[in-house]
Amino acid sequence: MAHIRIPRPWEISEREATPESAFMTRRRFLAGSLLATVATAGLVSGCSPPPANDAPPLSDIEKKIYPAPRNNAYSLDRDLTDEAVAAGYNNFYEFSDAKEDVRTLARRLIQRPWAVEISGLVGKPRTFDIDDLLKTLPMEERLYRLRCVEAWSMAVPWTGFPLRALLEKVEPGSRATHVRMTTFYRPFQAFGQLAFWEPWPYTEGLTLPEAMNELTFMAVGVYGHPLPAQHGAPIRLVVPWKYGYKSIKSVVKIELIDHAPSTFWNTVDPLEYDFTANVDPKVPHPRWPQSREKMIGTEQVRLTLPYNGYGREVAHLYGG
Ligand SMILES: Nc1nc2c(c(=O)[nH]1)N[C@H]1C(S)=C(S)[C@@H](COP(=O)(O)O)O[C@H]1N2
Ligand SMILES: [Mo]
Repeated sequence: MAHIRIPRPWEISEREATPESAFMTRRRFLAGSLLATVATAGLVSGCSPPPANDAPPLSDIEKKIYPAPRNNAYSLDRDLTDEAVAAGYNNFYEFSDAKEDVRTLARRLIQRPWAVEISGLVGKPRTFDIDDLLKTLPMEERLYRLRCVEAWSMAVPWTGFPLRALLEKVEPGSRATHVRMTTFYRPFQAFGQLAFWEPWPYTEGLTLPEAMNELTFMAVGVYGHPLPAQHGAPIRLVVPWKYGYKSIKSVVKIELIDHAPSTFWNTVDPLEYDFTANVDPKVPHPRWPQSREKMIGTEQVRLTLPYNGYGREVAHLYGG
């Protein structure tokens, strides 16, 4: 009898190993020569040359923040991911759909001045300068797991503050039910945004109770220093019980609204990326098995936990 080799559940097949953007990549390939031409022209003409290194010296404001006190309410069941591994394997489609290239390309992002507008159904709409935010809000460090829908995961120390602390400053109105966040739109710093057929700028959303949950975090730093561009500098969302695509990077706008907003990935492919996107090992994804995950760096395979292990904090939001 012929020996048939049955793949183990954690052996990820070729088809499954395609990136989050497989759908987009096909179309990017077709338009690739156009994109490449424009991107190369931008590089050659030398607009906004990238700074030489990843970590510019700390500003006076940043010197007061780092290292931020660790909030020990959030501990891990696993080792932290190596910093260099986390910094070299990034989904940030504004810059590239190749994770290994994002780090270099994201150096083009101009990070100052940086304004964060908070508007919509709020009593006191405001636009904050990022440095004012850094001075105003008490910063802490939290160790969180992050689970990407592509079935890999990492564990990293974020520095920042709960989103709730920021929302309370603008006084959410009683009609607000959801929060919509938006990333910058700068196609000449972020060549991925030249793909005009994709729904740029990147947007994401949460329900208001999700946004006000204690776990929902705005990160301005990682591994004890300001976010490098590829992690979503200068400020990004972190919702650790949801798939990574909810944790929108480089936020410029936060709006309180009275409906569920459309979002980037949900618009690209609603069947693959739902709005709620809670980590759930029992709900299979069309391309990636969701019962297991591989830690980047160590390649350790672990069982994926419901709500990514944060059920105690958030299951009540979903009647659980
Ligand atoms: N603006 C923006 N935010 C984004 C993304 C993106 O492409 N653009 N990718 C998301 C995805 S799919 C993941 S897994 C995480 C990765 O975060 P990290 O690079 O800091 O690990 O960022 C999320 N936030
Ligand atoms: Mo992701």
